Amino acid sequence: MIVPRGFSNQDVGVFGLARTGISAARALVAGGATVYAWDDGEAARRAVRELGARVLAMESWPWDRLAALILSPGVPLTHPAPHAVVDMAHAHAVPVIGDMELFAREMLAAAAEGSAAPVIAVTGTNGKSTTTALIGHILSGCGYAAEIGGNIGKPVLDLNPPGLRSAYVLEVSSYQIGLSPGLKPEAAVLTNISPDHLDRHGSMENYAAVKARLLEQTSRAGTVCIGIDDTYSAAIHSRFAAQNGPEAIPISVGKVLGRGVFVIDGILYDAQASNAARIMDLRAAAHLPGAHNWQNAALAYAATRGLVPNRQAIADAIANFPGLPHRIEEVGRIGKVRFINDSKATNADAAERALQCFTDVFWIAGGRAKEGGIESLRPLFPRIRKAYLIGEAAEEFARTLKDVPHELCGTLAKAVTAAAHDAESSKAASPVVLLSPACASFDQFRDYEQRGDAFRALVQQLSANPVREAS
Ligand code: UMA
Repeated sequence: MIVPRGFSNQDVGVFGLARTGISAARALVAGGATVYAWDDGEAARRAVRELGARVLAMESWPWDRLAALILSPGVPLTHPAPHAVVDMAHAHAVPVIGDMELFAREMLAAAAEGSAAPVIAVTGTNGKSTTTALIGHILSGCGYAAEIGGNIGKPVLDLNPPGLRSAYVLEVSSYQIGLSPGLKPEAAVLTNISPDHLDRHGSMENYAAVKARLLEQTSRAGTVCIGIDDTYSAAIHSRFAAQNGPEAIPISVGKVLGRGVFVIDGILYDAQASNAARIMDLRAAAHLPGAHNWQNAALAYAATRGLVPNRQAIADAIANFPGLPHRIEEVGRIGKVRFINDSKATNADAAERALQCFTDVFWIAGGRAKEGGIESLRPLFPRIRKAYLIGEAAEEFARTLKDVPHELCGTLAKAVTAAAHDAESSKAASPVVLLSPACASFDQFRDYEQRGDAFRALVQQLSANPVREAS
């Protein structure tokens, strides 16, 4: 645990009591703060009684004495409207910050005491988690004690304090950036920007501006690595390249760059210092399939170059990256059929990335639909041998798929059995049963992880008894 010592003997409010709030409350109590905690949900409040925090309705907090409000990233700060607790904090001039701000302040204190550790922060709309995990994997493989946390799932204060060869790799969401003005990483990565979370940022311009803020906060002696293949990120790169701040490294998949890091036909090139040097063939990285993953790999390469001088060591680590669960993850093979868990694909954009990786797809999709449905996937429909539709979106998707063979399965279990059977008996040489739902999971599962775990378990059952299940 990283203990924030800056609030010792002070009163602090913690609002939102899930992963972030519990972690922050625990760490603040350990640092000697008096913590007032609250959550709109009763179950969450009940769960934190043993933390040593005072669980008290926010209206009853000693607002005049509070040194800070630690807000969970999921609680609205500005849009669609500030949560009532934020209004109360503003009314009493109490600073509103997040757990990453506590981390950043503690890192400053640690650096002043001689135990500085580099921080690499990763943001962007898509690819954040894979890029974060890959950077951590590269650093671990190259002698660092890499601590990986943030939006990827492990609250930042739950990481180990800095020690010998520590390096922090943080996935930072737009919500977290808004709550961490003091986070000044040595390297920042912007993967890409496309519309997302607009309800929480008001407009695309605000969303892009928040993402850019993390780069603006980056140490002037540091590096910002920017995927320049979308217009918002390209504009941000141009701005950084023109100013006298951190070194701006452009990253592209598909464009040859005079200076920067780029990928052409799966080959990663480094043209940062001189002529482009061929680094590796990314098609050999089994767990980084598809152009979107090549972008993640190129970003991770650029972000780690400052810490790892040996290019071959980075390439070796990229090649043996084991991948992340629920993201184009192979969870089994029965006969000629591969089973791919891409439960993290909760929107059409993400499902598009998975569909692009395979031909002869037996596609399991559906759940709680997002705006726009799957219309944008139409150019990829020729890859779909048949679709197996589940959850609330099934009928809407069936209308869009009217010229593609499809079946309304209702449940994931029925879909897996039917898809496995059809894939095995098809003429395709390498058929794939792909769960890439293009939908949220909440109609049938707690979250995408539970949905992916259920898929994995169904594949394992099928693999143990293929004849009975498939008949
Ligand atoms: N709550 C209220 N009132 C509200 C809203 C929420 O009381 O108006 C309470 C809920 O009852 C709940 C708690 O706040 O008890 C939830 O807080 P939270 O949503 O911030 O959830 P955490 O478990 O703390 O998880 C957060 C991140 N969640 C979000 O940003 C929504 C996690 O990212 C992150 O892994 C975790 O901190 C650790 O850093 C998840 C996510 O979905 C993966 N992120 C978004 C994304 O990737 O698209 C940004």
